[in-house]
Amino acid sequence: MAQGHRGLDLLLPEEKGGTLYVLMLLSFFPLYCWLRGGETREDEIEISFVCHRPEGLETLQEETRFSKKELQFLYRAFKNECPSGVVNEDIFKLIYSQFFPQGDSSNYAHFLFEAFDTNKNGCLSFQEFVAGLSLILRGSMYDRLNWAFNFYDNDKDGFITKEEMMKIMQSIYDMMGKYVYPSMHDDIPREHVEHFFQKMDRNRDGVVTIEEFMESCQKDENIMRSMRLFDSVF
Ligand SMILES: [Ca+2]
Ligand SMILES: [Ca+2]
Ligand SMILES: [Ca+2]
Repeated sequence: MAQGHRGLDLLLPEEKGGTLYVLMLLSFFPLYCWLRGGETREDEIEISFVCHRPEGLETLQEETRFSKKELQFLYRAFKNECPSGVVNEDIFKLIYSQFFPQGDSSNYAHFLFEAFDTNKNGCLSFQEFVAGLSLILRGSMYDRLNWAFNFYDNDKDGFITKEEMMKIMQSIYDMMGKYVYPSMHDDIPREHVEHFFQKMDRNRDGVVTIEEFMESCQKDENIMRSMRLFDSVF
């Protein structure tokens, strides 16, 4: 048990906001590195959505709170890595498997892809891609927490159940747990879910609502501080 908790601290340090911080970090950092990897290439790619729809860039700027320059960088990198202009789930799985070669990242990449693919058509447009990134990196505190809540609430019924939470936790540990802490025992994801529910399920009815989630997060200075760290990432 003691050994397990050491692993848990390593993975999800409470002073950094624990699970939530790790979840948010994992949800953009590999994608960000993927884009940065494409930055060094010199091909000049026409920003076609700007040319075809002159209002596109301004609208995106307003919607995402990224500057024109940032959007141009993101678009160029996106097109470099993905010339067809759309990203499918296999590309997400590839990005995450390259980032976490020692673990199994396929389930996490699947959940993350679902979170980004807001119109549920099985592929990500550039607009969906930057909209997801901007919620994490440029969103208000409410936007970020709401994004995380929806990530956990897999069936989108407005409640996080222990089973839903367990699926996400398991996918995080499959991806990085054994790699970061090889002797960690298998009950750690379950213990983590119990810990989360003790904190978040305020009326003890077995599910976490958005109100309970928001209230618990806002009362937790570690979580609030960790969410603010994303302001200065990009
Ligand atoms: Ca889509
Ligand atoms: Ca649910
Ligand atoms: Ca509850």
